[in-house]
Amino acid sequence: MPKLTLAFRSPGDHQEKWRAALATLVPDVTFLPWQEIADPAAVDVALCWLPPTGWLATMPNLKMVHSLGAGVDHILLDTAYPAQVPLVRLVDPYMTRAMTEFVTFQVLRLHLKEPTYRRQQQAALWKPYAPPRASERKVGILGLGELGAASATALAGLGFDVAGWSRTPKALDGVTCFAGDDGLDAFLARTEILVCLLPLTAATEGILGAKNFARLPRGAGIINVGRGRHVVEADLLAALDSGHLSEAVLDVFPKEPLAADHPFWKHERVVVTPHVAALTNPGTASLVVAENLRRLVQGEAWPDRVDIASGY
Ligand code: NDP
Ligand code: OXD
Repeated sequence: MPKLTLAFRSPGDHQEKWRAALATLVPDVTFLPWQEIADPAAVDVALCWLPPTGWLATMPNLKMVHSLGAGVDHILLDTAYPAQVPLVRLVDPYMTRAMTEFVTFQVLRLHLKEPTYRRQQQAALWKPYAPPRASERKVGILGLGELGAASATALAGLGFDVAGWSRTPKALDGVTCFAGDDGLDAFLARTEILVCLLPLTAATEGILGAKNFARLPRGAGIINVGRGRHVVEADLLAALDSGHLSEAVLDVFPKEPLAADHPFWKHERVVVTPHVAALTNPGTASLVVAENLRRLVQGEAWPDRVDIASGY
């Protein structure tokens, strides 16, 4: 592979793992932590999470920006993003499996009333509930992309009555598919456990708000593993407190880490996890990045190139 210079920037602590993994896979690529960039014009590729506004625009010869995650909202927040530079996101089969495990686990928790039994244990209350069969439990997945489709298929495999919603029509074995704004009402009306696996875009921000909660059947539970800004927090708290929603599992938040005094922490019907549904794993993700670097050098298209206009 001809020489490329890759600038790395992430507030996380995996820099040395990435350096080591890429040194093995693509030894001709110069790995440059962002603090060590002496000549921004020499940088060909930026591999980043949450780059500060304007940083990418300081590198005039960028040929690709690669996200360190599946989502790219953290990059497109940058109002100075150089629109001509291709943006590629991370699609790693390991992450897809991890997300499927997390979503399946949380759906099973809500299906089997585990949060109820946890509350009952605190009150030494012995009160059994017979769960419906999985085939009688209606699960709905917002977003049928890489992650949503895999979770939907796995849940259908467990026997759940699964539906999914996407922007464009889809056909997925064992999953009832709805699409577009016209399909949303019918999708929500039949959903008892709602999972959000949408990207954060102008069209999806605030989708988990009062209007859509009201369309869910009373007692529905929600699991948000998309982005924090999908949720209108005041609406969620009101829906939980009124009993319209029974439980919320929240993995992502508009501001992370979640503030210590945030009401979600102590709410008895909210489970908070610290953005861990599908963590980027340098060991597996570096294989994906190396392949995308090869495509850059060979002039091949990237299957996971982002459409910047639609934001995902
Ligand atoms: P994809 O781009 O593969 O899929 C996105 C899906 O959302 C597609 O089915 C798309 O529809 C649908 N969609 C987008 N906009 C709309 C809209 N306006 N109306 C209806 N449907 C819409 O993304 P991934 O599955 O790879 O990832 C989804 C998100 O998961 C990421 O963007 C990220 O925010 C989140 N994530 C969270 C993680 C965590 O640890 N919590 C880890 C990784 C990702 P269509 O198919 O028609 O284009
Ligand atoms: C991602 C994430 O987008 O971890 O990959 O949220």
